[in-house]
Amino acid sequence: MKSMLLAASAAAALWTATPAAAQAPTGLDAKAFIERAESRLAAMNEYANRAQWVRANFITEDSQWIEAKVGGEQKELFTELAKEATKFDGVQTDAATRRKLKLLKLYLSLPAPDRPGAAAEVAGLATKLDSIYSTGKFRYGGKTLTLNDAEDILADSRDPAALKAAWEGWHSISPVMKADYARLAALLNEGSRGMGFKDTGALWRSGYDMEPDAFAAEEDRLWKQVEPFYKQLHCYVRSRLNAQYGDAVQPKTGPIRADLLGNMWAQQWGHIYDVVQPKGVTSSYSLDKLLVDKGYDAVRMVKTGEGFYTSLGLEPLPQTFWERSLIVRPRDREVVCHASAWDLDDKDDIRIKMCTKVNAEDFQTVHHELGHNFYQRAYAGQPFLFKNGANDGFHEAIGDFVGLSAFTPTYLKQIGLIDTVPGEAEDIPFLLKMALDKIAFMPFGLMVDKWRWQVFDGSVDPAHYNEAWWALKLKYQGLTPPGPRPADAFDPGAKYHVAAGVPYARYFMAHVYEFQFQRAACAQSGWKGPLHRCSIYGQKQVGEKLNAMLQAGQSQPWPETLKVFTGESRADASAVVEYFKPLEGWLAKQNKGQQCGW
Ligand code: X8Z
Ligand code: ZN
Repeated sequence: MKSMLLAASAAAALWTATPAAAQAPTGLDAKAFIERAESRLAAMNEYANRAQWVRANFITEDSQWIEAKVGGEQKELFTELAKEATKFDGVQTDAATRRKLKLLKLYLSLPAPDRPGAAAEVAGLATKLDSIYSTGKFRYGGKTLTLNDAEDILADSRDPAALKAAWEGWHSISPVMKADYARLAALLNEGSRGMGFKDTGALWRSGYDMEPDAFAAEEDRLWKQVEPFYKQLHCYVRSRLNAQYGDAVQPKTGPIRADLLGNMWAQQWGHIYDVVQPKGVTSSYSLDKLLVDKGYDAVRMVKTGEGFYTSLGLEPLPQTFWERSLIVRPRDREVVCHASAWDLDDKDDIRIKMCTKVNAEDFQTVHHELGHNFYQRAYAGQPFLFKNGANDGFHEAIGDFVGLSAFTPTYLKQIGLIDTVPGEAEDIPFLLKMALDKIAFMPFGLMVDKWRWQVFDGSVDPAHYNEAWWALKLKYQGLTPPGPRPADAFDPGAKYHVAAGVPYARYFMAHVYEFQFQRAACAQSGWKGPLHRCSIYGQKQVGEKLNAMLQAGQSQPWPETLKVFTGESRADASAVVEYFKPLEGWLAKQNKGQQCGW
């Protein structure tokens, strides 16, 4: 009925010779269009979310089929709306509508070309790649291992042959993805170009209230602030690995062997703290051990995480969170174990899904995921297109920022995990542990999308995917694979976000923002000591300001949101450097006489 009415009025317009200006869309038309678009997108979003939740919790042929079908419908709706929105380019309208018109184009990070069948193909490939990753397994030592099993070996084994086998085993799951990945990248580019972006990399870089090229330059600027520190950490860790494993496994100079750092992607190195711990000063506790000794299980870890947020004055999680979340890996079915936080209905049906292990790494991940959930609930009152983080880096940073307090000995004592707060002598072991996760992460956070940007802009073709990946791993992280890579290797596909098509620059930015948030929050609470010892647990006035930042969602350019909470209006890694200050001199001293770099 509606489309008939539209056809009739279009015909009438042909017959009446009204001046073009009278036909031009107005600001009010734009506002009305956006309101309709938001309500259609919201309905589609809930439908897609539920299909995605089911597929991620029960990976079967049928759940993949349903997710891909809904995904295709969602992409078609999005293409239709993005196209219609171009009618309002250059139309004067209110600021909120103007911002929403811009955000609409950025709504999907995996856009499909505007031709029959393309949306279904893109959605099908996205579902397939994520499912291959999430169900990936390999044989080792007479057993079939999952990623979780392989991660345990990487974290705990100190046998270089076992480390190499677990690393290579997991990387054997991704060569089958390569052709699909190349096809998907081509389709995404076609979709992005259809909306006026240079390529999909430019689309992804456009979500930061600045030109895409300016964002790339911003990341490089921030990395320059941290790079000298990373080089010192790399140098120190390399020398300790050399002492542990000998020259044949880890030479004294050059890059570090990627499987020796305790993590499948060498993105966080905390699991090898025992190998690199300072000589002479020991840490009086291990959070890994404390959590186990005190009888924590996965649910208690999440409850503890919730307790931090409620101490800031935020409302407890709804009962449905506990009923509907997936917190432990189920034995009897395939699930996406990579941790995530969900907002099913854009109101209060928030959940997490993670295969929680009782260790310090997942203590961190729990706080991280809950940060997403509290953010989602705080901006639920915003219109649909503003229901998002100030930018995606903010979304990733909230839980990490809370985690900075949750890892302080002061807080661990408050919740009864330790009995006494160690003195200043333990600052170095503490900061070294934190740096193994936070500083080590930064070059990884940077290189993942540098690789994808090269794929999308065509400077790397499928024949050179792996070579380009390792060139970036070497350049930024100073790493080398444990042995020559097979000709068909597709190592980027062995990282979740590449297989699942999730942009990654957000995590690099989060590692900058979280320290800016920390510096500002500690100042708000009147903290005068060193940044790394500050905990905002129980600080209700900080919680109030935090909640205001969260409630704003994506309704204004992020520098304005940052300014309200921190007084700063640009990203600045000087807070990272300030947090780790005491470690800097210590590392330099340890590295005296070493030839740092690679
Ligand atoms: O993917 C995540 C979260 C979900 S948004 C668990 N993170 C990145 C990763 O695992 O690679 C958090 C840190 C970086
Ligand atoms: Zn996250």
